[in-house]
Amino acid sequence: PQPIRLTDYRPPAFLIETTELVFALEPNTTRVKARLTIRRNGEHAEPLVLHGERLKPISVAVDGKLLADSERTIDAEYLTVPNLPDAFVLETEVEIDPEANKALDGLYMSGGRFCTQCEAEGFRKITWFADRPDVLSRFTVRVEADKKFHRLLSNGNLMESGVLPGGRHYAVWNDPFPKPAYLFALVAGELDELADKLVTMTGRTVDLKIYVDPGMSDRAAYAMDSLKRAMKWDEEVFGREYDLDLFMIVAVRDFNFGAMENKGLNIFNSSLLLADPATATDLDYERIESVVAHEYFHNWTGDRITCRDWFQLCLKEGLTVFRDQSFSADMRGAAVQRIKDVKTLRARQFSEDQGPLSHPVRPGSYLKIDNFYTATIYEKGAEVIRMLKTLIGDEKFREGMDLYFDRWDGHATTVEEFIRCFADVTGEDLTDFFAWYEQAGTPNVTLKHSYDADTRILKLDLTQATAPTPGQPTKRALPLPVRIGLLDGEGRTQAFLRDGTALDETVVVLNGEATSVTFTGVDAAPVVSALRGFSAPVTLETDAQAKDRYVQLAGDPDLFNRWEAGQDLARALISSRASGRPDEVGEERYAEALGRGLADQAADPAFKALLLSLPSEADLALAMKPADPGAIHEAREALRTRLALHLEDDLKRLHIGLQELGEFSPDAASAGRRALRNATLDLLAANPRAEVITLADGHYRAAINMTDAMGGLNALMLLGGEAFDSALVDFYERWKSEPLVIDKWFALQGRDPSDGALGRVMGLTAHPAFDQTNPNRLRALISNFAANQAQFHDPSGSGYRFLADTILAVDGFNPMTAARLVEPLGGWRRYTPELGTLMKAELQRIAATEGLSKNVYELATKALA
Ligand code: BAL
Ligand code: ZN
Repeated sequence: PQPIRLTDYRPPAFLIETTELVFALEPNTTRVKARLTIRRNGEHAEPLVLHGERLKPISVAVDGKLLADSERTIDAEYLTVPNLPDAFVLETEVEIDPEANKALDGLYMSGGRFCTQCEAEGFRKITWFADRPDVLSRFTVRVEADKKFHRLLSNGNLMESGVLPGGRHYAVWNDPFPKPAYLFALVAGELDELADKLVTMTGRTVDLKIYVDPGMSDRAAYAMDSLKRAMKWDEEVFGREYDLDLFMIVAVRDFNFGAMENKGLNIFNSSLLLADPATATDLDYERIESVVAHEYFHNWTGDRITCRDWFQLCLKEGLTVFRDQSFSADMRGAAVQRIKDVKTLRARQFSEDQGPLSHPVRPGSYLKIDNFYTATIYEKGAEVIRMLKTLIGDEKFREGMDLYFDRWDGHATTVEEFIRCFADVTGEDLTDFFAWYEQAGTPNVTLKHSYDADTRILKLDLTQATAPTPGQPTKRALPLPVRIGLLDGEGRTQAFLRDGTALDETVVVLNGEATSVTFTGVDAAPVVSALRGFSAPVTLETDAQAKDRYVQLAGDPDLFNRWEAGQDLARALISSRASGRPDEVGEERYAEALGRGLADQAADPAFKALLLSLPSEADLALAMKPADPGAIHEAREALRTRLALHLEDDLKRLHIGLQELGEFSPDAASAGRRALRNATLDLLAANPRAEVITLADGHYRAAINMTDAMGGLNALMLLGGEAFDSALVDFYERWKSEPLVIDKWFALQGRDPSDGALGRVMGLTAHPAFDQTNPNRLRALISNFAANQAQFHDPSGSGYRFLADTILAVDGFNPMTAARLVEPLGGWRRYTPELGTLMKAELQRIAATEGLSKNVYELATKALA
């Protein structure tokens, strides 16, 4: 297959001004009529070429005249009509089979309901259309169905509804805002409604409706609350008001994405919408809040201003992630949120960047755009916006955003035009900054300091370098904001002078391969607290000693760096163990420092929970070259055991002291206390004894919310044995009628680090509740197993073989989801040669398979290149 390239972009040959659709819904034989008013775009004589896949043609007419077969061409991907006037009406009718659609793009059925997913290229599986984001059209949609499909929903405002003969009914929807086809949505089925209202900043009342499975509307209350907070926040922080009179969200169980921002009718994976204390964890609540906000924020950054082409995906995704991260920081505390966001970035994006699938935030080519809904586009895309804000300041950032909204409202645009708005409001040349969008890879920054006590001058030398990535052998230096503060030996903030100005903190811009900066008036030998708040998405190497890290861990006022100091110390200790040279003195010192951190009455429990958790095995594998997951697992567990021994009394005291007595509340402070209590249990479980098993079992059985139930079950899993087996049975029996909870049961077993995990996971694929056509269930078991470093990387290669078999099986019916499973094999070059060879062999087997989808083919071949 031929790649699609950014440089080949051409404006659309035809524009579709209005789109009228009529759906006669039937599970296997849905008829879709389309009436498109089309205009030639510019002077040319090209034929009309519309996308269309998996469509059974019924008819094609131009200006009321049916076309003969010889007057148009239909193949597996396109409808082509030559010799057209400059303006005309195209009417088509097709038949589709939603029930047979297990790829879950286009129109499909989930839980007996019709629903759609059109981003990126699903609309072409519904009807013939110019299925590209720069063709914006005004949609009117008539939906007809049997009355058992009680709700008939689409985008925009409800214009009309009524009954039809034969037990059928209909609804007509009109969306006044022109939109590309990827934002089209339709839902039909039996759904309960949770309704509310919001008065906007200009006094308009907007109806808010969330549609869920019958009997589940109570579980949508938190999503509704999140939505209202997000709507108000967007008014206050970005000046953005909602535009339609109605905003709807629908939850569906079978969904390839997490959620989708269709105009006025967001569709959500039910795992990111439904919550109550008994069935959802605090992490679920947190994610619901952030994803509800994310999809809502897309109304301006994505829907009203969309992408010119799919290469610009980060224009809406990176920006909207930045917006949802900022919202979550305001809701839940900036430092804890930042730490969590950076953990995600490192776990997902840094690993992507170190492997063959590394790509720029704005890629230059693709086979299937579905493969580019990546951590680089989303998370690194958000980091780039964050850096821009750091570099130009809050006020200019808001001015630039306002200009962007004014200038581009109602249009499809590019990243260049987005950045141009900030260049225009600042008067700065942001050409160098733009390279962040075009260059792949994670820069490595080094910082060395030299201090002269006599002159009280501190000199900092910074350098940057980025390793080659596929297709980009040489790299340029990028403008990098490095936020810096100084501490003295006691951990107190030290003021300093930069260019004569007294400061507690400053941003040094590393704007080339190397730069030096001098601070004066530095009274005492400083501990340099660099890259505060993780001010740039880089790896940082400094000349700091362990003693400096301890100073930071004890009291760096920048909480990100306080946490990071602990992570750095832990990384060094684990790496010493993994290389056979345990630093037992260092481990004791680390345990004592953690103990002091836990005792700090001023610190937020959520922060302490993060302090207690060691860097993940995946994170550690990134730093070890070549990575040996077995050795990492053992070394990390050994450190955990030492910490558990050393801190046992503190951990037990906290575990008792944090026991929840009042009613459950999902707020951040309560969630933080639960997180800390569960973190103490998790660490205690590293030292398996009968007493700890009893504690974990008691924790599990006394749990009155899902966070604690999962905390207890997780600890029992780490401890293993009969107590775990019996809790697993108990959990399943209690929750077997709750799919979202049973997903957690599968996920936990996928993560089980004990020997024999693969056998158990394979056994679970035959469990009656396992269903590989449901992406949530599939990912719960398979993606968690592939992230289970100790077991997936079993030296026999059986974990790799199992994953490859699963990818091939799933590719037969859902290529998008199958392709998302390829990534764990993609990093094969980073592992020991023995493991790497086995991983590579599985990728080769996948790539050589006949009839592979473009999705899996693209990722498997890129991973091998
Ligand atoms: N646009 C796809 C889902 C999301 O990022 O919101
Ligand atoms: Zn998004």
